[in-house]
Amino acid sequence: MNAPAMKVPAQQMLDLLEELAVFSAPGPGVSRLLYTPEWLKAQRFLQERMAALGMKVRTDGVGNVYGRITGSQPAAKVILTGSHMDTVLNGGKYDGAYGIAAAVTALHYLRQHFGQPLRTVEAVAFCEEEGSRFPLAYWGSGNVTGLYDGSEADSCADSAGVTIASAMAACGLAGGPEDRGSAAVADSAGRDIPLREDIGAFVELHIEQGIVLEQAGLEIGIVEAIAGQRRYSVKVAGSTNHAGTTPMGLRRDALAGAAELLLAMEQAAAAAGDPLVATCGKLEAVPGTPNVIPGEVEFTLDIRHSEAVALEHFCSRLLAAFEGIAAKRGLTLQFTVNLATSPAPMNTGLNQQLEHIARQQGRSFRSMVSGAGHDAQLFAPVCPTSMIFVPSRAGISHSPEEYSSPDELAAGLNLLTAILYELAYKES
Ligand code: HGY
Ligand code: MN
Ligand code: MN
Repeated sequence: MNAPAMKVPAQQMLDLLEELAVFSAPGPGVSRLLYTPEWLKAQRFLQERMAALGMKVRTDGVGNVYGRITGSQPAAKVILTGSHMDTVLNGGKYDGAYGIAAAVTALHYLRQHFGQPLRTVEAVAFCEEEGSRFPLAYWGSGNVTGLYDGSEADSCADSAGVTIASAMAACGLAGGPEDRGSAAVADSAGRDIPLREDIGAFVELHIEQGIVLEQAGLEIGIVEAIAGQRRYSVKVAGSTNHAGTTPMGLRRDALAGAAELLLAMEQAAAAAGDPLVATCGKLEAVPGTPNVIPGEVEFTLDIRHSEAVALEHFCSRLLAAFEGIAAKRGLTLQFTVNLATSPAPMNTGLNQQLEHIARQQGRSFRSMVSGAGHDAQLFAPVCPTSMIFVPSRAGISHSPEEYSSPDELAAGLNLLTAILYELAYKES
């Protein structure tokens, strides 16, 4: 197999990245949380851009945006590429947006240079991946691949109490549960629902978000697997009381208890060693005022490992240890599992194709495990799926400091374009 040399205009992708970064809430970096006005403007802007570049554009029931180049073999499955439009709070301009800008640029280039593909090829901007606004993640790809069936929209609310359903309605998306229902509802009612069973392959281009490639001086990472992940909300209940009149020995302080729980978690994670990681990224004390002992605390946990058994083992032992600490302090705990994803292996055959093209393009590369979660992990059980990484400066991501150089971004774009050519234009 010898792919034609790809000289994709990286400037088109870099310009699009800058244009997308403007759609942000005020504050450092880029903040584009799901179903916020800035998110909606970004998705609308992208639709217009895709249409201007000659793609057939549509938005599904949860707000995923697709731009399609229709293939000449209508029965063939679709080749999908892209990433997520949402960001973390005060994130960077590359996480997610890079995969979208590159997908749009690659499709435009392919059509200009090679005409109509055999198989339909689509660029996608998933509505949400990060779990930054609502206590679930992968809302975009999860609805496409069947992790969710849309019913979660009515029960899941952000910290202000706004449900996904009402946030969607405010964006002009899917008004009622029947519009977000299962494939059966869509089949009988003919509505546009997110679930897709027509995807033949998914390739996601992303910044590494870690320091492996930079330290090794390599241009490309080819992802062999994505780590499994558990996310929990933990509620700690004690007693609210007066900060001045309650002796230390008579307190049931939920915040002091939470502190002990989290230090125990840090110690357990350090003892477990790499690649286990455990994080509390958010904690709220109630009532949250200086002269009142907090009677209630809620915090999040994010725990990851590349091996399913090791992840399960750590989580179950940790929760048991938490119960022991809480009992000793007279506190009660309530756990909610918000996310449980298994480690996701990428497709070996696709990865071999990527390695072959990377060699042809003269790129230095390695295969690697992703500690970060990605939309690709939802597609891995559904269709041949792979991911391409480019280096992140100093391994920094989920930060306004996130950066990859134009040359690094261009190298990823060229590799993505070439694999899309193989998948969409070549007779199989
Ligand atoms: O949390 C993650 O790993 C991803 O960046 N959403
Ligand atoms: Mn991210
Ligand atoms: Mn991402």
